[in-house]
Amino acid sequence: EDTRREAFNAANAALDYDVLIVGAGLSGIYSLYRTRQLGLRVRVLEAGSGEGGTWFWNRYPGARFDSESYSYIFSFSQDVLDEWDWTEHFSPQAETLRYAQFLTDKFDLRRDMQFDTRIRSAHFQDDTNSWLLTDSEGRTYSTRYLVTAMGILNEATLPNIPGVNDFAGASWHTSRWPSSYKEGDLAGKRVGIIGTGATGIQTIQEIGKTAGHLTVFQRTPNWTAPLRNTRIDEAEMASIRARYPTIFKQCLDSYACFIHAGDPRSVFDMTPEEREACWEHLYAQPGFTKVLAVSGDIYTNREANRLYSDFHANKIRQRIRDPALAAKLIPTNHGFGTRRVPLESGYYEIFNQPNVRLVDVRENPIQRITQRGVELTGPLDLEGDDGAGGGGGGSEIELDVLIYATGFDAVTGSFRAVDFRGRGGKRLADDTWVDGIRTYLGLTVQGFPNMFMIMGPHQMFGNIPRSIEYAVDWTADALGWAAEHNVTTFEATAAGMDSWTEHVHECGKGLLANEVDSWMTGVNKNLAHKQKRSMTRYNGPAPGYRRRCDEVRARGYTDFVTS
Ligand code: N01
Repeated sequence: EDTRREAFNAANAALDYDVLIVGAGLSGIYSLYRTRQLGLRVRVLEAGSGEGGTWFWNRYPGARFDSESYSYIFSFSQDVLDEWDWTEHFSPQAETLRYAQFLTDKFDLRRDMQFDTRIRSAHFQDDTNSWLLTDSEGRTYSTRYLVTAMGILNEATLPNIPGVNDFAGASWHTSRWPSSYKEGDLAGKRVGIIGTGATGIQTIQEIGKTAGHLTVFQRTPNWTAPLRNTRIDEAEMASIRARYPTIFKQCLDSYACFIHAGDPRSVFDMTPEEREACWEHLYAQPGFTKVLAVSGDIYTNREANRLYSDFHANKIRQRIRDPALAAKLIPTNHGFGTRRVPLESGYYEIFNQPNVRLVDVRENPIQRITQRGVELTGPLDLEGDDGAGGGGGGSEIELDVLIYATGFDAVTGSFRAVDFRGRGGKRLADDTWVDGIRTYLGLTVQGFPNMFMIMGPHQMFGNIPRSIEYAVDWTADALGWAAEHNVTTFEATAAGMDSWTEHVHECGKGLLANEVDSWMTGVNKNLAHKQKRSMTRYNGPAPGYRRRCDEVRARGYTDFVTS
């Protein structure tokens, strides 16, 4: 073993690193921790000026977990579980960012992290079986193994509306919220926001409290239901801490790694009265109960989904004073839970306030962004449409601040933003994935040897930290095995990739979510190249995903070509 390990070290001697990790979010943090334990020469390269990934970038007001804080974290270190206290059931962004910083400090990880380093290209070197990375400054980094830890919602997209850069006032994407921002800065201001996904909903319900006037430009209403966040005091934290083993076990046993188990009954096993009582109970609970603790056929059976969507539509009607406005806020083109359901805290009530108005841009499309604000195709017929130019044709809504909550080039966007080239110069996004994503285990791609993806496409998403922890452990075990066996080429096979991709598609059959446009099905209408729906994630149960990957490890990686 020792001689093989020495041979591995010698083989890598001409390279800068044994392992390079791109990204210092939660995936990068844990990858660094595990790789360092293997005694390998490792470095993290990160575009941002600090660690934290999603929680570093997304600092918009109201950003927070909508999964229970104590289930949405790492379980690998008992010390961290003992030392870190959560103050809210659904942790706000600043606290989660501090958690990421706490991990980095505790394990002294920062000395191997290089910030302000945006990788532009990663090219496999056929002659040396290594990777060469280049950053935006032209600096290069060579490594035997490459671990991508770039996140699934990282490449922000602006809307494809004419004039998107013309606005003369302050304007930004939610994931680039100005660091100088202080609560109350929008008081008295005329604010516009485009986008009503999870980010838009969290932002709107928060800034609507203080903005002088808020105009929400909505293209597609989303289903959303109450979060019911509360604080955690010391006694409750002690009780949570005692339950950590149970919490993590519950997560690992469940379909998508959340603490909420699904209802084994069919919707049709219940009488209408029983259904109503059951759903009322779930609606009154905090967190994803109303999304995950329901009958599974809600997500596969159209009639079951219609019944549950009707239940939620009624809830929306009860919370909005103006029935015409309520109708605009109720989704009509997709059923409940067929897109990722964000959870809200007073979202609907915000629209009852006189300082908030909704513009349905399906009815009245945005013509262009102007220097002064947003120009609509038709006139505004709403009351209190101050700031709007009238007349028979379009109308201009004048704004001081324009916010884009328009989402991301999700999942594969990070792989498109970097020029990945595999064997023979083959491009990842534009060659290998041009007709659809293909991976082996969601962790590797044939033709891209020595590359591992943490939260790559075709992996379990669900409870992301649970999925990260598994993917990093699997990858670290593979790297450790490679070092012990002096393996300098580790590559998936074409047959392996074909059968895994087929399996991923098989798991997705019958799920209503895959019939709907969303970032989860790879659709972002702002991107010319990405209109086709694709299977971006593993839709089967998490225990099944882990069992398949465990088997590959147990077989000694014979499913890979190694040398
Ligand atoms: O992005 P999105 P997001 N004109 O793509 C609209 C996670 N997350 O940042 O639906 C007009 O969901 C677009 O409209 P449409 C979570 O997994 C978690 O909100 O395409 N509108 C949509 O309304 C989430 O699912 C938390 O018609 C345009 C919005 O912009 C994921 O991140 C919090 C437009 C984009 O919604 C992404 O959420 C926040 C245009 N040209 C996010 N282009 C937690 O709670 C786009 N839109 C943990």
